[in-house]
Amino acid sequence: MNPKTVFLWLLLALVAVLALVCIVLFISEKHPSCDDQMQGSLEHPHSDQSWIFADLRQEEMIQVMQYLKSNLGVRLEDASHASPSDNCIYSVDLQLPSKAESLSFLDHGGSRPPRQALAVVYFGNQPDPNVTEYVVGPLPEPMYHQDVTQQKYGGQIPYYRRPLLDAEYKQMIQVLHSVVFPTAPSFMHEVLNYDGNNLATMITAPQGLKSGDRGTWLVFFQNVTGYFLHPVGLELLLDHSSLNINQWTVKEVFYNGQYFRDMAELEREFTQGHVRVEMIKRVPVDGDFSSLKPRVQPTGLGPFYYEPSGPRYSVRNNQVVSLSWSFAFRMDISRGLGLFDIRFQGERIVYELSVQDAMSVYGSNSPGGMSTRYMDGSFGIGRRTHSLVRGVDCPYSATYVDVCFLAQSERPTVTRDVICVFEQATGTPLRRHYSSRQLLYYGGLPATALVLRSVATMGNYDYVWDFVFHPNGAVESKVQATGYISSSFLHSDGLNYGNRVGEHTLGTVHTHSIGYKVDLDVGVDRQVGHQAQ
Ligand SMILES: *[C@@H]1O[C@H](CO)[C@@H](O)[C@H](O)[C@H]1NC(C)=O
Ligand SMILES: *[C@@H]1O[C@H](CO)[C@@H](O)[C@H](O)[C@H]1NC(C)=O
Ligand SMILES: [Cu+2]
Repeated sequence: MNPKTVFLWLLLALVAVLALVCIVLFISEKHPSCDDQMQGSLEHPHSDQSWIFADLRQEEMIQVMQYLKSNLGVRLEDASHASPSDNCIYSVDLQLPSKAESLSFLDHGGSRPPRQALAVVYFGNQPDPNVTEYVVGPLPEPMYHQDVTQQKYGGQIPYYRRPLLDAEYKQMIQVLHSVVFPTAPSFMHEVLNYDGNNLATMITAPQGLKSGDRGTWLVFFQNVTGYFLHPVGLELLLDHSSLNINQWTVKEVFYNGQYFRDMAELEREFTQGHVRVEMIKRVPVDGDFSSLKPRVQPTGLGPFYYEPSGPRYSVRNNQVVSLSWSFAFRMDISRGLGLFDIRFQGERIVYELSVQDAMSVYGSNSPGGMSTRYMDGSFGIGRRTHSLVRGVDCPYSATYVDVCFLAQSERPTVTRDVICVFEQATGTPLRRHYSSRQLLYYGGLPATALVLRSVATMGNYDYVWDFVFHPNGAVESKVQATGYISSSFLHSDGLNYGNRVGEHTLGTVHTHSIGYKVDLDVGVDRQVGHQAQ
């Protein structure tokens, strides 16, 4: 070959190599590697707009507290140890802006609504005690407080309607141990082995049958793990309507199907041998059948969630953004989780989706159980949320968010990891089709869901609150009740009111009702557009 030919060949080879490189580059551009492909960035990035729905920060709560202390003009006790005859601040929480104000800000360039707090104050130390709600603002440096009670409730809130303070509950227990139980020494000792420490108590609600009542049936259990399943058969009705604790009195006593006027009468009847006694076995402190220990050895590890390219959602302050969803969230002290401004592919479809209350209504042949209609909002659903456990309460790799409360205390408390956010594979196809007729084809999409969760422990029950966002635009609200059932002491025709779950334990018949507020705003923008045209 002459040098000319060699050169030509070399040129051709070079061109071929260049072409190949181009093709490879072209292909790799069209078909990026798996990793690149998964890095789809969040279409709708975070904004600061969700801030108007954000819970009060610790410093804001402290500011409101200080403002109220120096501006209400009355002596305020710390609610954590207040007496009924004291004034105290029950709670400080966010006062949500009105929807009109919010929309004006979110959609129409209006000014940001003033940031305000809602303070609930118990005025026990005045001639006509009441409960008053104040809107306090503007944060962070409050200048005004406005009494909104009349406007919200159409009149004053009588003091007897106030939700029980933890302090009042402690005072009730104190009265039982120091005043009530000592009036039945032999019954307490011989029947209940009472030693000052071995009885746990559950309160029932509402506190009476007519407006103005403030009397609570207290049900006694063995003080062990899962005590809810170990009733001892004793229940009593304590009237705690007086603002003077020394005037609280027992109105009725129940033991094993029999009623007595008070503990002294039960003692008298017992010592005379007139009381049908059911001796119950003392349960070990782990609760025996109510223990939370696993009953079987675990066999290997179960499946885990795995996010090969990291989270495909993002949480910043009180805002969650994913590929197709965004929303704001908060935790109301009384009501629990609330979601706002839920947008699918950038378009708002829900203005508000929030838990309002959880109610459980019981039946039983024992007085506590038969009168129980719990409305958990009155105990505080948000306030009863606690830290979630990684890998159990939520997937290990979930994003966890802290929550700050000011309730029944002078200082806010921050609880870690109360809310979790995660994306999960639902394990079913979102859609699929297989065709073997005419034409052969298959198409399927794996389904995933974005979940926001928190768990509230309302006495015996643990409610797992989930809001689930699906890629097809569906929003799901879900609540799962776990923990323990409530129970009554099993006596006489008890099986007409439930099922036997232990030798002396009746799992009582009941229903749960959960209330949500759902403010859908589907297609609102388009309507506005039409009107404008
Ligand atoms: C309740 O008590 C507060 C504090 O004393 C008072 O300002 C308010 O007017 C009372 N509300 C009503 C409706 O009486
Ligand atoms: C239950 O028992 C524990 C451990 O002995 C004790 O600390 C607690 O005070 C008891 N609770 C009641 C209500 O007596
Ligand atoms: Cu139930």
